[in-house]
Amino acid sequence: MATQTINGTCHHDCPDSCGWTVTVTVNDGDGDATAASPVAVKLRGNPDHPYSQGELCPKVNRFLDRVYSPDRVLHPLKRVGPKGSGEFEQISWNQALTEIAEQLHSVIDTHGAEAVLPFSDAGNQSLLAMTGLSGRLFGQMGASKLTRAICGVTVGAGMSMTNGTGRGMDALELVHSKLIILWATNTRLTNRHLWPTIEKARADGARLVVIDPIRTMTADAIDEDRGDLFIQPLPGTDIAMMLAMMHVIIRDGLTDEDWIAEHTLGYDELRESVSDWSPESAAKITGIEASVIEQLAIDYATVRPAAIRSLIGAEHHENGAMFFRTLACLPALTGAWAERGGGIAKSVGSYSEDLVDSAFIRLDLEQVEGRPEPRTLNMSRLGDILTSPTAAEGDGPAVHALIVWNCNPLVTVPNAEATRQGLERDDLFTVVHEQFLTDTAQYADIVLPATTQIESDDVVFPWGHLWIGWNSAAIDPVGESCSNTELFRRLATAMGYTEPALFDDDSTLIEQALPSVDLDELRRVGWVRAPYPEDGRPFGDGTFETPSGRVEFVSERLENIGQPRLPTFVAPNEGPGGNSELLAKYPLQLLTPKQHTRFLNSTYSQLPKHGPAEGEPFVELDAEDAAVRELGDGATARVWNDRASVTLPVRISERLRPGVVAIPFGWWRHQHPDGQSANSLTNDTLTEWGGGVAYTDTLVQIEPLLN
Ligand SMILES: Nc1nc2c(c(=O)[nH]1)N[C@H]1C(S)=C(S)[C@@H](COP(=O)(O)OP(=O)(O)OC[C@H]3O[C@@H](n4cnc5c(=O)[nH]c(N)nc54)[C@H](O)[C@@H]3O)O[C@H]1N2
Ligand SMILES: Nc1nc2c(c(=O)[nH]1)N[C@H]1C(S)=C(S)[C@@H](COP(=O)(O)OP(=O)(O)OC[C@H]3O[C@@H](n4cnc5c(=O)[nH]c(N)nc54)[C@H](O)[C@@H]3O)O[C@H]1N2
Ligand code: SF4
Ligand SMILES: [Mo]
Repeated sequence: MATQTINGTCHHDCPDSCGWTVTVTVNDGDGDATAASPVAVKLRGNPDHPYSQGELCPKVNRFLDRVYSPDRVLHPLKRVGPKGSGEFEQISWNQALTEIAEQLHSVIDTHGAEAVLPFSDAGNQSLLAMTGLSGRLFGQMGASKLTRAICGVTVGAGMSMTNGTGRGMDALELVHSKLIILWATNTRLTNRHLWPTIEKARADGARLVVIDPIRTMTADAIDEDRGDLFIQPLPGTDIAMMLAMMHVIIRDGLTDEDWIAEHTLGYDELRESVSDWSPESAAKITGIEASVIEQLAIDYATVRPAAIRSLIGAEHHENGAMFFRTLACLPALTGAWAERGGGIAKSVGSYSEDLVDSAFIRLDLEQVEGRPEPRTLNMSRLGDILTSPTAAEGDGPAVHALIVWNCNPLVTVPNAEATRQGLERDDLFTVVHEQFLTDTAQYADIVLPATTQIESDDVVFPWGHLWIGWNSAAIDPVGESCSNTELFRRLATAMGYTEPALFDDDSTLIEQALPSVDLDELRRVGWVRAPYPEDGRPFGDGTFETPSGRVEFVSERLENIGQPRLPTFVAPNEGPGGNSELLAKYPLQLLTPKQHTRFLNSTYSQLPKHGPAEGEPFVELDAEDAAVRELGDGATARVWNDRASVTLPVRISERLRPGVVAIPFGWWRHQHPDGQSANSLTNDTLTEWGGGVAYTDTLVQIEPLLN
């Protein structure tokens, strides 16, 4: 028995993209001819990885339990019971592909190719797994396209309106900061490998501010004796706080006038428009005392260098794009970008994504054949799409075939009850390529087995740091599973397509995708660094990619799309400052956050060492809100709004302020007492621009459930 170690990179939709090593044993046959394929016996953090340095996380420490789980889908399955019943029989790949091709051809012949909706996200965010061949295959077919903007896109779309690009600081630059504002991000939970950098900055005297409507585990790190500050605004109101910060910074002469004169556009208009935004007026909206807002503004402008760190928590609001558009104005007022350790650190995905040749993603087939561009549907509206006769868009056909991979939309997309109703339709043919029989897969007509990350080669583009990671297959595909690119090659064959580019193998695809990356080095070392300014200052030279080349306090581009040209607070419709009828019926704001250290979105709750260790789903509320409803800790409550009603045990906590309640996200339907989930209740209104979605602007009512 020989042992080998193989380097790989975590594929999860997580900013950390950790390096790992897999130990495999190879039965070399000891002379007999029955050499078996390698078996993975150990998966550990790679101590040499420049970012993760040997540590993984409570999700992935048991990754091999996932790979070899007895519940893994290992063969193609065909539905034999009603949709959602989970009754399947095993079939061969041949049968599965033949049936899929027949059904897709029939849908295309009857309704047109736009009636086919390919649906995927970043369940495996590696380059091939996330973008390889799917764009080519479904482009060839003429299927509807998908706006994949459920996570992160709106952050970039918001910041671009101010800076012309979504680019920001590398988060490791926070080590140089003296004030670190973690604004709507739960770093210790969601981005744990950044924490040592923050602790290092703190050891060097940096002060920490956490701004979150929940007293998260990150907020627990606040030490008031060291000048740290925890600010707990009402959800969806931060823009008012930013406008008041600008008011104070300008009022007190804390701006960097030279930098503003040289690098910004529209300062006079901005100054005029924030002149009404006194801290007192923002206090009424945010629920934060005026003196706290004032102090935050003064600290931000005077404790230098000051960095703001945010990921995606704040984009999930009706005003999510404006949050980031407004946030990006703050460093321009104080000239923070000019200093190392000053500015905004968000996703750095664009630094590596810019290396990709777009022909890798989608061939120009439409142009070649003179076909019109198919419609694009927004993934966050899946329920609406599946239940509408025109897929909720123009006068196009309803969706009659749904091909899902790399995601679990029934658990993760808002307004889940609408999605469920859509998935139940008899005239919808659903295929799900998955590792497990997820809630979504339970509704499939055909389930196809997917490989895990240790079963195929790939390249991982991180969005939390700059180290592009190589991933080597350590073992053969388990059972009859196949990778996403292999699935698309098989589907192309089954459909009878002959375009050679649909059949490129994985190494050809990687070469096409990354013409400027030294792939030999990437494979040999395991990582290469995406290009980033040596001095750590993305806008150090003061040039911005806006039409004016300056930071745009006023934006003509926003005006052109019917949005306010200046940073503006608009209260979410489904929130305290919005629709008063809705608020009268449903007075509580519901957050559905990532909360469990052992969960990654919906990916681990079903595993025996993950789900049970996190307990069970619950609804969390403040003692005051509980008392008026006569709800004690542990009581059973009904949480409802017009979208759904969810039954849950009550947890009274001090992490929330009155008026705000929370249900953790990530549990599957069968783990909820009544077969619903957090997203049964959530809002699927899209953000003002950017294509994101407003999960977090959700109003509910709660009452005791009497047995
Ligand atoms: N353990 C674990 N880690 C994860 C994940 C996971 O599921 N589990 N998921 C991964 C994924 S896909 C992503 S995108 C990242 C996301 O990483 P983060 O963006 O850090 O995480 P979120 O929980 O989405 O949002 C962060 C915080 O935003 C807060 N928030 C919501 N609305 C507002 C608001 O209006 N104002 C303010 N100030 N704060 C607000 C929430 O209360 C929450 O605590 O995490 C990744 N890491
Ligand atoms: N209420 C609420 N809802 C949320 C959020 C929230 O904070 N609150 N967060 C949102 C965010 S930020 C995100 S990113 C989304 C995530 O939404 P999803 O992407 O739907 O969530 P995951 O749980 O990451 O789903 C990944 C699925 O992909 C499968 N998978 C993994 N690798 C592969 C592969 O190589 N091939 C195939 N075919 N399948 C694979 C896994 O088995 C898993 O079932 O959820 C969003 N939904
Ligand atoms: S899920 Fe995130 S923290 Fe955990 S191993 Fe993967 S990249 Fe690292
Ligand atoms: Mo995400």
